Amino acid sequence: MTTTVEQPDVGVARTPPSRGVLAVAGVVAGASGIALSQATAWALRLDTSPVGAVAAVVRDATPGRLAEALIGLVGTLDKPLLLGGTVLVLLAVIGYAASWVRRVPLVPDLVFLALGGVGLAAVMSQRPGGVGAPLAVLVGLMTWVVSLRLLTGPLLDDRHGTDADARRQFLRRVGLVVVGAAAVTAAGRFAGGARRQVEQSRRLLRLPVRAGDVPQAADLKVGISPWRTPNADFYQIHTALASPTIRPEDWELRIHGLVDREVRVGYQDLVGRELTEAWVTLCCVSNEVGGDLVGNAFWSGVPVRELLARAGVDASADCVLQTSDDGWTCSTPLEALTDDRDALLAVAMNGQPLPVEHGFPVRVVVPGLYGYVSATKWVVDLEVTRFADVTAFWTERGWGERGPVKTQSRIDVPRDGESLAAGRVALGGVAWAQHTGIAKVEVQVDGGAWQEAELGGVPDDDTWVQWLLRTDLDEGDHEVVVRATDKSGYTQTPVETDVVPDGATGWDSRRFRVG
Ligand SMILES: Nc1nc2c(c(=O)[nH]1)N[C@H]1C(S)=C(S)[C@@H](COP(=O)(O)O)O[C@H]1N2
Ligand SMILES: [Mo]
Repeated sequence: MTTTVEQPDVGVARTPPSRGVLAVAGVVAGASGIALSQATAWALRLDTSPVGAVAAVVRDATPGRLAEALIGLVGTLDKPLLLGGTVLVLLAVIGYAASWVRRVPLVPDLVFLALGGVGLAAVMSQRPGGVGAPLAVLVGLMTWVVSLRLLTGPLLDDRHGTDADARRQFLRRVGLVVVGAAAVTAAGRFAGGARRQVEQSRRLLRLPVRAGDVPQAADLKVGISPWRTPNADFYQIHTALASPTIRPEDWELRIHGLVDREVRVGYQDLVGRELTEAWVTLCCVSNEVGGDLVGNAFWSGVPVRELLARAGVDASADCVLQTSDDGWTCSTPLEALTDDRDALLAVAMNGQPLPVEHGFPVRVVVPGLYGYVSATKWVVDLEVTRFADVTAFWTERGWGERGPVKTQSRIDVPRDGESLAAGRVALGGVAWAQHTGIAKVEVQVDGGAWQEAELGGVPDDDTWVQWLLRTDLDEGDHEVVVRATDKSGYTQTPVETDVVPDGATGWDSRRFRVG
């Protein structure tokens, strides 16, 4: 291959950089990318960093005998060696790729992309869900691409003056990248440290709470989602990228606005009161028909109405503007917080102090309202006010002001695409109409008559209820549709509407095969 090198209009003729120097640039860029992705993982307190996930995949893919032999060789050093080895391999690959940048400029970027893909696949295989881990991969990838350009710029671009000038520029930029990456990594570690501290104080808490007994016959045991949603499986929705980390001793709630006297409550004050316990099903307005942004838990806390009574609410108020530690807001109808329902400042979920992701140390839970107008996590401020005078995070973005939960039902079994044996089959799922109650659930098979399903036991109207219909089905393709009727007499409409602005409507249906 022959190439003609054209002299640029500006600048001085320069010696092209050696592949070795370019490889050094690659190693520095590679190391900063790894450091920044690690810092992101720490700051977001992820379970694994991208490099850790890749190392875990390597470990799992190592044949057992070989792994044993290696562990026999290196003993307890296996983990640091595995991580260190992964980093070294990464740096070697990136260094080598960078050494090509002058001759084939696309090589490093393509290698970065491929490695980013490997990292993404690794983090997804470790723990599905959540944008944190993919984000950490993306941060690393961007750092690679940007810092390699930054570092090799002076070496490749003649406008940086003489060889000596270019070398000086290069070294200055190496210093810049190294110091920058170190600073961000330190910051990430620091942010992660706050999280570790809060996890520790949470673990040491001993609250006077119970886990609650699941009522008799609540679980119909045919593969429907468990009536009690375990904390680890409970859906999570929040706008904060990293959950706020608040130590209980630092938490304070301020109640003010249209009240006789401002009230401030601390954590000890709250958990020292008599706690109310309630099963409440929480759901998200963004839940599509058939979706899984809904869960049921046993909550322990203090009724909001008790604290509002202490403050003395003005007769002109109709709304409480709630604010969380991370600045998220929601406006809640006052009457839902003052009537006799179990609207709680919750401190525990299924007998455990609230998980950090679910609002530790204190959140609000209100039966009958979607989360976006009521269920403030990390709550720190309640302002008694009027709807006419305020807006909140989601209502400013076009979502409905009041947010009462819409009556819904969902099919859990059979699962999508499942094939069943001919004969008696179980059709089942859940239905909810919090604070109204489910009166009946009906099922339609293959366009036939609506058949009433059996309902599971529930303590009151604030939770979802399981439903079950056993029916005989022949071989072939089938379709099942479900609809619920609540205790106000309303039957779910078949009209399908979007989740915006105030919750989806429509019937859930499922196609499946028998035989
Ligand atoms: N601080 C804060 N609280 C919040 C939110 C939020 O974004 N930030 N989202 C709300 C929404 S939209 C829902 S559906 C519920 C979800 O609660 P969960 O994550 O415990 O399931 O929290 C609510 N509380
Ligand atoms: Mo939500």
